[in-house]
Amino acid sequence: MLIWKKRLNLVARQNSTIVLLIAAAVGAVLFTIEAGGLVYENTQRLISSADWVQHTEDVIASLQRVSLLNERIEYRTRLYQLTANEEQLSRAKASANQLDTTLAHLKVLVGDNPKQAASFQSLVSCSSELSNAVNTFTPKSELPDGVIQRCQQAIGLMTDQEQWLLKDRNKGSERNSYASVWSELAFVGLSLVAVVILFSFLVRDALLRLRIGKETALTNQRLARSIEALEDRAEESELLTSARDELQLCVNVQQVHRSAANSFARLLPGTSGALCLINNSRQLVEAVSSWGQSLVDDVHPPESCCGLRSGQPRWREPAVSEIHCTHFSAVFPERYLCMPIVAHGNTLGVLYVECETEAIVDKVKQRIDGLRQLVQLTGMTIATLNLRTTLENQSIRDSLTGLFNRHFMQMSLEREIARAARRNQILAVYMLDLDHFKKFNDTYGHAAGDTVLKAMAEIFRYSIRTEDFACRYGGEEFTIMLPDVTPAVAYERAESIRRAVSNLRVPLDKEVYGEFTVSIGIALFPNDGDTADLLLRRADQALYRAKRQGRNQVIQFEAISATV
Ligand code: GH3
Ligand code: MG
Ligand code: MG
Repeated sequence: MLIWKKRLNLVARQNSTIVLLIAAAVGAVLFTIEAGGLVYENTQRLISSADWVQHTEDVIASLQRVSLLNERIEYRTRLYQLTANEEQLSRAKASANQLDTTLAHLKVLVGDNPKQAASFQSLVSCSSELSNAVNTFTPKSELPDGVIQRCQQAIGLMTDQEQWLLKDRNKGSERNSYASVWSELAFVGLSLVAVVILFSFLVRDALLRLRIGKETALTNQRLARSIEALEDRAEESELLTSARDELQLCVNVQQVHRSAANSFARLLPGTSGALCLINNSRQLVEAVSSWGQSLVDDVHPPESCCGLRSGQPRWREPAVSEIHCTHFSAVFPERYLCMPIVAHGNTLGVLYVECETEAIVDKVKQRIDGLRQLVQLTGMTIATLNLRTTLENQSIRDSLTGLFNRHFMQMSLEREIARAARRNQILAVYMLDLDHFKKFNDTYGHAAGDTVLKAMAEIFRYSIRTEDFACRYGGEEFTIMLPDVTPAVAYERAESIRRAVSNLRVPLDKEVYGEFTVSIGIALFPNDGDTADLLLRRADQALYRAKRQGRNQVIQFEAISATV
């Protein structure tokens, strides 16, 4: 939302800048036209002023020439009077002719000025009088001094007027020059101001663009980061879902160990680690599964882990914590995490995660919530499976000896009979009863009797194969089922059990008890019976025979039936 707002602002700012630039360009064109017009007008005015000044100066020059010619006429004529030199008179006449020409020129020059035109008329009349006088002059003629004087007066008057005009026009020209200079300076100033304003706008715009560019880059970076984080979250959530699904498929803790290690490796790429669980005695922690190149010891005491001791997840990193856990035999890694695994308030073990670099530590920290969830889930799954195993054991096993109970035996016997029938195999059923056990109990007490019963169970357990079943039938009576045997093997196995019992020594309260014996009756499927009840009954009959024949012996039902 914020990003879009910023983008809209940016577009608005860019539009206003474009409008400003167009306005500035139009203004600059108008301004230049106006400035050009002004300069043109000023120049025209200056040219006109200069023309008028030149005109006045021309008039003055003409007047001076008229004055000079008048003086020349007077001077040559006087010389002629004194010397009677005809040459002087002809020169005076030539000057008079030149005076006519000059006056004609002056007439054109002063034609635009009515005041000067009037003075000019008087100058023309006196000048023509003087020319006439010179042209008709004889040695005896008198020089017309009055005419000469009038001429000089007219010239003086006109010259004064022109001088005044010259001054006035010079002033006007000066004014025009100043006005032109000032107006042009004003335009230059205005241009400078406009340039400064435009430049400041452009600089502001450039700075604005720079800032927006930086902001956009930052926003893009933030966007890229949040997209990356979102993708990472999605991947993490996907990994957690598949890890949960995998854990739910596990039917025993070994599968949980393996599946959890795989899930941790996928969730925390680049790491090594191990799933370590506290054993039943709570004296040792065992690395039950691992991933990568884990440096943690396979077996170590719980106190060796700082995370387990504190009951809290603990990071060991340089410059953060210098204290090392001691569950490493040789090399101590630099960066690792120990996260206790707790389920139903019970600490089951610790997850150990090792990171080679700072970057991997950061990555793990980013996924710490997911990791916590997975550790919790793993702990819960292990606890649930342990509880299920305990409950299953409780329902199918005898609590004193740990052997299967009678109920389980009966169910299993029916199943094994069916299987043996399907496979055409022989199934042996033993019925075992300790000899004179009542006497032992009465002599040494019930607790001692229980210890002996447990020791017997242990003998049965290690004397049979994994596919055989040893069960406590009740009291000091036991049943053993052996699928897929021959009669000879069945007898031999029973014999070895009997021998093992007779060799049994049970240490208890500084005493060692011995001389135990057991009587064993054997019935075989299918020869001795094809149902569970019948087989048990037949085995019991054989046992009864063994008792009757003196105990501490193995009797096969087959042998009895032959003698019956
Ligand atoms: P035999 O079988 O050789 O004829 O003599 P016996 O003394 O063993 O006779 P019997 O089988 O009738 O006696 C069973 C005795 O086993 C009775 C009881 O004192 C003892 N017993 C049965 N169940 C338990 C038990 O759970 N714990 C202990 N300590 N003793 C038991
Ligand atoms: Mg008995
Ligand atoms: Mg007995």
